Amino acid sequence: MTGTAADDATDLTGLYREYGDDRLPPGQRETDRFPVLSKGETPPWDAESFAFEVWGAVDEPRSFSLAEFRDLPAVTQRQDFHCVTGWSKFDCTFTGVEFAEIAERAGLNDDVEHVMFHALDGYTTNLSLDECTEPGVLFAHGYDGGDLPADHGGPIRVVTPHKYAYKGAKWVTGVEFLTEKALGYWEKRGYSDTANPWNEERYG
Ligand SMILES: Nc1nc2c(c(=O)[nH]1)N[C@H]1C(S)=C(S)[C@@H](COP(=O)(O)O)O[C@H]1N2
Ligand SMILES: [Mo]
Repeated sequence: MTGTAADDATDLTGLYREYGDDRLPPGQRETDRFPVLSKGETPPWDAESFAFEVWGAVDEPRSFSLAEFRDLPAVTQRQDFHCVTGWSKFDCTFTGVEFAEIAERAGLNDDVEHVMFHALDGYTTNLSLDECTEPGVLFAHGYDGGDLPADHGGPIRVVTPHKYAYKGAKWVTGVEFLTEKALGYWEKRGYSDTANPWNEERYG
């Protein structure tokens, strides 16, 4: 063994400089724990039948088994995590597939503008295509050198270090490419669609 996941990680914790002066966004407090926050229970899933799908305005819809997904080229990054309810966890080490890696494999139609993420618990969340191609947007399947724990969205979750964490779907089963904007679960219920933590874009 040579080093841990954290040693090998690309450091993205300086990403805040693009958005604000302070690493801790306004109105947030730092926690060492990694709290679990979900709208309901952690859903069950089966490693054999789990599928990750890519559809919508694409040249070729794709479906990956969990084994296939875990074999895709992956990166390990250290990034910060900001929950809209007021806690931030610094230095999370996530391993996963970059958004662009998935988009390339499906081939996007020229008129794709927007993306909807779908999850096992019925959760959805949306981002513009531009927001998805920012550094740090990963389909994460690893955390801290191991598999991503189920409570934190395993087998696969999205992470969005430049946004409040509700923009990162846990238990993500698919990504849908759209030619027009649509709103996800919390965005429809009054959470900010832009969700920039340094501007405190909490509620729409
Ligand atoms: N599928 C799904 N993803 C979700 C949620 C959810 O309820 N369901 N909650 C969101 C919210 S509000 C936050 S803060 C983070 C929490 O991630 P954590 O439980 O790993 O801390 O997941 C986000 N992704
Ligand atoms: Mo949250």
